[in-house]
Amino acid sequence: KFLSGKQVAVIGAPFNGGQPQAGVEQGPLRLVEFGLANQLEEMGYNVSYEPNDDLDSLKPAEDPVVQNLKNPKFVSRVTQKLAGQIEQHAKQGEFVLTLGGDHSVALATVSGVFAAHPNACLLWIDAHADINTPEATESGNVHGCPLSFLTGLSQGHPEFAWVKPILDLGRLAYIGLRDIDNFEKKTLREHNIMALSMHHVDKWGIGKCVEMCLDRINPNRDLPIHLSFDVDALDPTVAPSTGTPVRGGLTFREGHYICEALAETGLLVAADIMEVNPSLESDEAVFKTVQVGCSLARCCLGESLL
Ligand code: 6HN
Ligand code: MN
Ligand code: MN
Ligand code: MN
Repeated sequence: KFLSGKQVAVIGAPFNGGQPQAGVEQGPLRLVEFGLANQLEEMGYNVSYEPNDDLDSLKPAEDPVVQNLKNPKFVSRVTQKLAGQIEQHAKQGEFVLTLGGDHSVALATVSGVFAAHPNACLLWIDAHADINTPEATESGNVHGCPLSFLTGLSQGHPEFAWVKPILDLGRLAYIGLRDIDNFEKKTLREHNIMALSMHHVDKWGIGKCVEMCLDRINPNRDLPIHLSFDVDALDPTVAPSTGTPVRGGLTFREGHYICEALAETGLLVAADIMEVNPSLESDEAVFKTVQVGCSLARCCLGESLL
């Protein structure tokens, strides 16, 4: 009911500046080459594709660390540009599917989607919490920080002044967590954020976990939902080609279940498939990772609903 038709805007975000490993910028192209756009068309969608393969033109000549963050200017310029593009598509009632790229790109997706759907809620599927502040980050990599800016926990970084704190902490829920920095743990606890780790998935099962998250962030099932799916939430045997793999992750089915259950609500307005890095691990590993990225995206758009 928040979307106007069967229009999907696929936004390529070929960007690696939020972390140190090259290759993740090839993620979008590989997912599209695998046939994702065609697959969505076969499902009855009208698909537009913005490859954004000119992002390098936004790379500044110099980009020194500011308040511990690496490449702050480049990350900020790229994500601000993508945010505007995403906002436009979302405001036209299109489903926005963003293909990463590293997870710093969520600065763009969440900013853009929430500008169009201000009362939306966000489900963050990840091994990591990505809520470090510039003061707290141990790595200086912005892909570990987007949620602190989006929720207003980080304020006053000169490069990220454009990022508005549009996300209420009560509208954020996590599934899949298993590698969280101490500051992040403290933050999740202090703000009573709905954070389900792999322990909870084992204990309650994925069905109950999704339901518990929605009960918290979307209790009447009447708000738009944005899904941000970092493929490192999946077990490395399922999605090996990613920059920060952590053992003990979601199974193939658990990952798909999340996407299916959200599609089933009829409330999903946007999805991000992030951190696919086709330059890591074997050809077979890359194939698996790209294939699972595509099938997660299709499930978000209802592929497996009867
Ligand atoms: N991701 N917590 C670590 C950091 O560098 O801040 C890891 C972040 C990983 C981010 O996977 O999107
Ligand atoms: Mn456009
Ligand atoms: Mn992430
Ligand atoms: Mn992660």
